Amino acid sequence: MHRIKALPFDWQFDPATTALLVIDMQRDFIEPGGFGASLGNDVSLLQSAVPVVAELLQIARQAGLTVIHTRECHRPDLADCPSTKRLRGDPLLHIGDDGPMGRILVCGEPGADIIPQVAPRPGEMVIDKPGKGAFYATALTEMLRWHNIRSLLLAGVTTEVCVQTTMREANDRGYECLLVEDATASYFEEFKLATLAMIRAQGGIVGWTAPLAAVREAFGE
Ligand code: C5J
Repeated sequence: MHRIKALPFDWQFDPATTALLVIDMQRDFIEPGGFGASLGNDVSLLQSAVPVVAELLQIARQAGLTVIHTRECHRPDLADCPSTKRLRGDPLLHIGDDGPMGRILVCGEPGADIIPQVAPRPGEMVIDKPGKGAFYATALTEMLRWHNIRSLLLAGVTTEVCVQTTMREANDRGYECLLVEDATASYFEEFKLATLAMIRAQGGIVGWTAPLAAVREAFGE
């Protein structure tokens, strides 16, 4: 077993049954002209997580962990995008509209791509998901079972939306989860801090959090 100095207490995990799950590091959220920007957000606020996720990926790959990436995106006919999502807010562009990086949040469009700095390597799994949680309407459960995964290291954007939703879904399904604090970011710093606090409150009611430095140390890097 490996041990990470985490909050609310040390996290123990077996690398053979642990996966790194990287949530939605897509151009649509991180670059100007995509979904995040269309909702009026300052997308530059997500940049801080990019080099941290890149190093986390490097550590995980070197340690032989299973690596899974997710992309939030919809079918071109938008059959999987309910009006509760498409019509929410007052965006400049709605999901499915033509934008500078292709159709907003549609699978296969340039905006739905994962940014090059943290791009998947051949052999790594990539899951397209229509919801906030990565378990909803995807084969993630089956993929984790197939690879005998029991624990998840989480990273990605945005902290309080798709990352937190996925972590809660995973916790309900019996996975031990640790969110890497500096490998996640939000358009709202206060929401990120609140999410980290509520995850580890009450004895780790959703799971654990730790900075990349603690992960690095646990892997002897
Ligand atoms: C959002 C996400 N923020 N990946 N999606 O709508 O967190």
